[in-house]
Amino acid sequence: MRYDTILYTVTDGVAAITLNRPKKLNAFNDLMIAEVIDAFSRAAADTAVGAILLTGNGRAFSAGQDLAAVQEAGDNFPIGEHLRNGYNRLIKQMVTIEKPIIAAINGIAAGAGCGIALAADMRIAADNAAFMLVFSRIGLIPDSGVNFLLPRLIGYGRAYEMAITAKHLPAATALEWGMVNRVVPHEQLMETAVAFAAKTADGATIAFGLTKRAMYKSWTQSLNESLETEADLQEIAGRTPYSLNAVQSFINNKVSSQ
Ligand code: LHQ
Repeated sequence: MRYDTILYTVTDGVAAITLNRPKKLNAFNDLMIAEVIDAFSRAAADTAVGAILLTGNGRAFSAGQDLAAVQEAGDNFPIGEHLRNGYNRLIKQMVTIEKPIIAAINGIAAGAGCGIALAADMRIAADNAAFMLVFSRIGLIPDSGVNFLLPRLIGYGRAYEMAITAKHLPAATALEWGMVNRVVPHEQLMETAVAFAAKTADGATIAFGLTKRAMYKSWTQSLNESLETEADLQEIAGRTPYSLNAVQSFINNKVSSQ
């Protein structure tokens, strides 16, 4: 698939997906949703890719749904169907791809753009980035996974307040609340995120993917079930060449240092 609304590159084991409608603050139209889904599938299937980096071009990460497209459709815009065929597919895909997804939040992440940022496994934010649950400004409830993902990161009270006030949450507060992993000066964002993604892609990639599966699964499991999942998945992780070699080299180093 040729891309018109995003950029896609693979370098040093990292697939970088860049939302690329900067004049519209990377608002999602139907084409951009389809292209991002295609790019994630491509990155998931590519054995040379060990980590995925998602960012936005220009001054925003994403302003969410392109409202011009919604307005053009008038009263007949099929919101439920649009969510099921678009954002819901994307969010489900992001949380089930067994490769780490790192979002480099370069500016405002609003509405569905915030949901997509939350569906990444880690977020590194620029110091001038911010999050906004703008949905209620247009009389909507949060969507794109926000109701599931956000209370788990920052707790119900803070998430609910963000939803009903639609206030701009600056990166520094997002860090304090656990919504982002770190905040860096804007000019260092891409360098930091690319270096972190490349280091991740060079690590125990199968274990990183299985960790994601185990953690997401645990949210609908009892402790006993989660322990069972850990035992099953550790069988797989423990037999990977990465694990076997790492254990062997630990033992060899111990022997040689005695
Ligand atoms: C935009 C947008 C945008 C189009 C900026 N669309 N053009 C799911 C299913 C179905 C229906 C609805 O929604 C959903 C999920 C959702 O995502 S709902 C939430 C949709 N998003 C919004 O309500 C955010 C709308 N945008 C804003 O409130 C502001 O643009 C923010 C606060 C993000 C940034 O404000 P400013 O920094 O002042 O920028 P700006 O407003 O001047 O925007 C710059 C340009 O981008 C401008 O275009 P123009 O041609 O005049 O330069 C905006 O019209 C365009 N733009 N967001 N979502």
